[in-house]
Amino acid sequence: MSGGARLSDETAALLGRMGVESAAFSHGDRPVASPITSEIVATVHDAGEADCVRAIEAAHQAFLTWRAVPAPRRGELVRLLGEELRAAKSDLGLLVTIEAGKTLSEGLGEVQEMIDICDYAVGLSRQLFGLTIATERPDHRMMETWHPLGVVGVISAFNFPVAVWSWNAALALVCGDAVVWKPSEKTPLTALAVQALFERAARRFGDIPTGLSKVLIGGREVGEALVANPLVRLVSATGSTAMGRVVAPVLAARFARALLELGGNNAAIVCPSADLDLTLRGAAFSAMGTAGQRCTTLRRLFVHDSIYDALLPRLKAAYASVRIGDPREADTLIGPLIDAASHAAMDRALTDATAQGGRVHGGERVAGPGEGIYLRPALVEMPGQTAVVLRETFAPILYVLRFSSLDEAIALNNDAPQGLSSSIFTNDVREAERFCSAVGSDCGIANVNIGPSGAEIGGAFGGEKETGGGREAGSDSWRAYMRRATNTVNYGSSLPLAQGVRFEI
Ligand code: UN1
Repeated sequence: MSGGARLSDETAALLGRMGVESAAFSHGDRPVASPITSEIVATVHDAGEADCVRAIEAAHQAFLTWRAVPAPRRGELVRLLGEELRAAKSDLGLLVTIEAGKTLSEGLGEVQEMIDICDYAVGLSRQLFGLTIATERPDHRMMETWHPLGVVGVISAFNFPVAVWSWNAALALVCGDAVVWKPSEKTPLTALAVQALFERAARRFGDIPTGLSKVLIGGREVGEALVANPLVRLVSATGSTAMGRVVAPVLAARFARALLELGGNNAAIVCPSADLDLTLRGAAFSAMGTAGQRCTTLRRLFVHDSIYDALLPRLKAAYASVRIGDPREADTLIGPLIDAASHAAMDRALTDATAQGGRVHGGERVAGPGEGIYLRPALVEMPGQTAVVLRETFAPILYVLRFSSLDEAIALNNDAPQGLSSSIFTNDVREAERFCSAVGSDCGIANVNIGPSGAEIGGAFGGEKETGGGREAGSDSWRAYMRRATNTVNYGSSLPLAQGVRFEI
């Protein structure tokens, strides 16, 4: 397999081609490991406290100019960014694979998701609209206008190291905001590459305020600086529920907006009428894809008693034979776990599951290149929804449980403290509609006959309860990045008061 020098050389070549200067990734104090082999492929500089303040202040200054640029013109910048991403898709996709360990197909898919949101945001830049509302007063007009908000902070996680930034940044930029980004400390290289591509687009755009989009590499202190700074009006944070519990109160205390996309413990319900071929593929992709490291990963599978014995052997066979290995190789479906901590969390969960009556299939370490952590995904038959099943473990573990009525399965689905994504496999329209109804799944995403992961950007993305309630990407998510003003205009010559109130002077 590839030796040490080759992976870091390849990384340097990719970064160089995307316009990142070598000083940015060869002389710092923070080592960056590739999960493919665990070797150090680069070193980066952490931003200090003063760098954070400077970047946020520069972003605020940029915002003051940018907010007055017409939105369709702002869209032009995002259109150019989309072009740069198209041109760099294969390089950036491979860099995502090297840094986050996801398969090349998924790395490229992630860049495609960035391109898609850019396209969406360009159209949106001509569709930022408010309502006009009927008023009770004669010769008056009432309407809503939407204005740029300010500096938007983006905190993103390792598993979608670039797409999550783009869901926020593409929208924020057309909405007239400036963006300061703190990527995961595990994936700074892809962030540097994206920043370089943004700067290319900015140069082509021409007259752009400096500081409009900045990246701050570093650990927890950088996130804290972003969350605490009063110039940052919105923080969009993706990561664990534990992180959200730290971020949310700080934002609340200074009345800033929080857009939180936190943990998920996503389930699928398999009903008696389900198409089992389709269910098998949907469950396999959602549970094992990205080595179980998506926030939308399928973690709980509820199978109706009547089909349990038909589905389970097929699922076990898929788990036993799935191709695990170097994520750069075309036929690999499962790459490495991100790091040793994630391996330890997986081991702990499997030990707990066994103690709680579970029967574990898989979960063992398999050979891979270098010191990368490669594991066979685990399928765990559970006697009930015990504590370990209700805990999100960010690793490829699928708990399988039986159920006997749809109401019971919906209750199991909704018992999780998180509420991100969910799905049902059924050919019965009543069951499908019930699952999507007010008394069905309580999640932000409820799918029918597809798994819970792999959403496209046109819909609003996010979830309820411990998932944090935020919505990113499509639908009307853009509104989170703008401030709303209600305007009442009197074009008459008298002053009627609302609610019949009299005040004659
Ligand atoms: C995440 O894991 O943080 O729906 C986001 C999906 C992807 C996004 C996942 N489009 O699986």
